[in-house]
Amino acid sequence: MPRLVGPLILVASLLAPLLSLIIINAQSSSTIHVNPVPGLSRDFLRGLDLSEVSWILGLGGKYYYEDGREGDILDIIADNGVNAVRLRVWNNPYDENGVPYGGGNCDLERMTQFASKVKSRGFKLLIDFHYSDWWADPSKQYKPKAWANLSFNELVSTVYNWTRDALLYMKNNNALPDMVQVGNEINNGFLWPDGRVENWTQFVTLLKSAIKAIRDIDPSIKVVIHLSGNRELDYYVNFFERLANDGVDYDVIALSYYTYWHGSLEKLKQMASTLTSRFNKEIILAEIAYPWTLEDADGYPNLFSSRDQEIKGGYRASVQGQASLIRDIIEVLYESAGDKALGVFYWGAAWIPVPGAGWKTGEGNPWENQALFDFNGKALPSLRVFRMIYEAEYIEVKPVGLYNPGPLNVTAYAGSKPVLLENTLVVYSDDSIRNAAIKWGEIPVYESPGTYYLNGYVENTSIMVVARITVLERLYIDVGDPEGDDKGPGTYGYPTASVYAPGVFDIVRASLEVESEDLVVRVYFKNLGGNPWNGPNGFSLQYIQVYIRTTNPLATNKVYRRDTFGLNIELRDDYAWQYALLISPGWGSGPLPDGELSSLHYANGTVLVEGKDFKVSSNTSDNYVEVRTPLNLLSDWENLKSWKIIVAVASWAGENPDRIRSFAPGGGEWLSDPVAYANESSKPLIQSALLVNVLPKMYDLLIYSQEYPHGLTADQQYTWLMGFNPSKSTLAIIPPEVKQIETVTQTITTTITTTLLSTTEKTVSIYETQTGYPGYTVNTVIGVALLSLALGIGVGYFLLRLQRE
Ligand SMILES: [Ca+2]
Ligand SMILES: [Ca+2]
Ligand SMILES: [Ca+2]
Repeated sequence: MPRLVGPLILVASLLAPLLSLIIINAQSSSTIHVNPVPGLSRDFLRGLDLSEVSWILGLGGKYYYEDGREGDILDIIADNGVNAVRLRVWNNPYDENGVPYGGGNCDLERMTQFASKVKSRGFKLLIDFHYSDWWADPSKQYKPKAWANLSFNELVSTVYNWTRDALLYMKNNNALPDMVQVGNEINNGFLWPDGRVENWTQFVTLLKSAIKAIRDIDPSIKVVIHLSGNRELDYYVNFFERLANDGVDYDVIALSYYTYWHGSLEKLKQMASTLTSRFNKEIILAEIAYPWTLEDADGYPNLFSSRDQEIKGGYRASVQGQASLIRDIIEVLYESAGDKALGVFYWGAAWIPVPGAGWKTGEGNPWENQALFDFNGKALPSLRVFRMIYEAEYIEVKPVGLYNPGPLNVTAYAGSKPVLLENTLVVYSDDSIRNAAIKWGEIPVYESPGTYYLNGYVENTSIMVVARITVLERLYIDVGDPEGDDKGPGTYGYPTASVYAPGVFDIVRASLEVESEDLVVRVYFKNLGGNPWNGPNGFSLQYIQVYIRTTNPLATNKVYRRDTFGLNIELRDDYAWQYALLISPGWGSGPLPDGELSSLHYANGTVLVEGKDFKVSSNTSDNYVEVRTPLNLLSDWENLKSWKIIVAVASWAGENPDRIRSFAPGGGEWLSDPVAYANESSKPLIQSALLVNVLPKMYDLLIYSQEYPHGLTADQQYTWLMGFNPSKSTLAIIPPEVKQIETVTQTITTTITTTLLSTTEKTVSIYETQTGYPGYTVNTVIGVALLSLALGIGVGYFLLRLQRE
């Protein structure tokens, strides 16, 4: 045998470089790096919650060092820099037949036994009394079964006695904790219903009773108040303010802080710095965790399982991401609370998937991907973070790539600048996921539909971002209006002042178009008339109103309006508006109609004002007024072509309550003339309409809808606007109801008798009592058709009878 030694050494020396190569490779696949946290005290508690471990070991579960050697879990974690352990205690986690509830079955005896080992190895110990037989958190704080029937006073003394006895038992077993939390995540109180926060005085009485027991056993034990980090800062300030006002005696504020549920590290920074300074208390994070994988080992769904959670959590679900989260949360706590930052405890740190060790008896493990051990119980490299925060060398964290490497899909309309994302998620070398700005350079306007690619870069990096831009046909409505119909119902004349040049109230065209992020409305005039009084929006004479009915009833929560802002017309039910744009020259302040600035009204009452929410401008050479409204203020713009639009123009008179220039027969320098073009026979009608205030107050009207895709003729406009009735005091309805009956009757064969026509009118009048949708044309057609059918059958039967006889 000795003779073999020489050749063996030779072989070994030959193999050595190869072996070292293999070792390097094995390490590189599991290499993590975290930067040190400068200044962090060696006393900072680097804790793990090991509440399940005793039960897992009893079921045959085993733990291993990172190199694969089996070991005692307490040795393994100590080796990696862990110096504290947290254990929860449930009063009686067994049902009436003695069957354990599961989740580690953390009764006092089991936890004390494990805690004495913890203490004997020199770890600091945090005990988490739930004051419940099983899981307690903000959503459930059930009293122990044995305490269910106690009176409140009995409950107060029982809490004292139980706490004292539990700590005495631990003390006698060399397991006296260094810190004790009274309850677990007691945002909503504990020991329900008595100790709900709604019963604040009772809640505080119960808290004080438990605290007194802790102080009586050993005043050096730190008393901890533990809340879940799910709320905002104000909530915690208020909670601890009330505790302070009521003289609750405690030492440490504890939070659970899971970034993927509770928010950013920035939020934690605010909370830790404010709470510790304001209340002069120490702070711990009693629960933190992060996954090292999105995989599931036991078929029982994990609580963290999606990419969305990864984005909210701020790190990749990877061993590196897990280590970085732990490192960064320690840094944030230390930087925001300084010496008052006592430490962190990692929850479910060793909850590996062992059959029988589910969250509940008979159920599986929702947390194995967040342990610091792999599915077989081997320590993950991330466990080393607790040592590395003191020992590692500093390496700059750099962006390494896009979180979503594929192209960004963007839709744009031809002729309109594409709107590209300004930020994207970038993965850094520590597996953190952060938002970073994109530099796109020049963004072109694509004139024809198609697919285009555009490159950009993550700011200050060479990481390329690609946008795939799908350019669609222009999305717009463009409808004309006759020239020379600026006479309202055919009889109106302009005021005589010279500023009212011919055509200033003659709408010739209107368009609505989606351009980049705006809906752009343009109303064109024969002649805008310049800007004689220097209106801030570039025009002075016109007051334009645009009424919009979308195809989405929810755009204004199913609220519609048939009335207008002083135009003295009523919109037909199926044209009742959801959005109204009131467009003025722009003097004065406050939104129209109470103020004088252009405004966007929603039928449900919301009012937005120009400048702040949208922009009004004009083009005096092309004679149009333009309104640019951000698409995010509107709904249903994708269906623009199916909208119904009514545009009207009146003469602006800011001094009038309705901002519309008044009418008087004969007109005047500053008065509109309602009878300038009227024949003698129609003058009395107009005069009486003026008297009872049902005369339409506009010079020109334009319409667009599927029903009127090419607008309306001058004659139609005149007929429609003459639809008022002074004797009934009714306004003209736009478009008119009567027109609908004509349309319907035209679609039916000419053989319809007068009897049937009256039936049609009845059908329409029934419709008038309804609200909502234009479906009546079809209904009427069907009704009439059925009646025709019935008549036909009747006549046929009659003829048949005649023939037989
Ligand atoms: Ca699982
Ligand atoms: Ca016109
Ligand atoms: Ca017109």
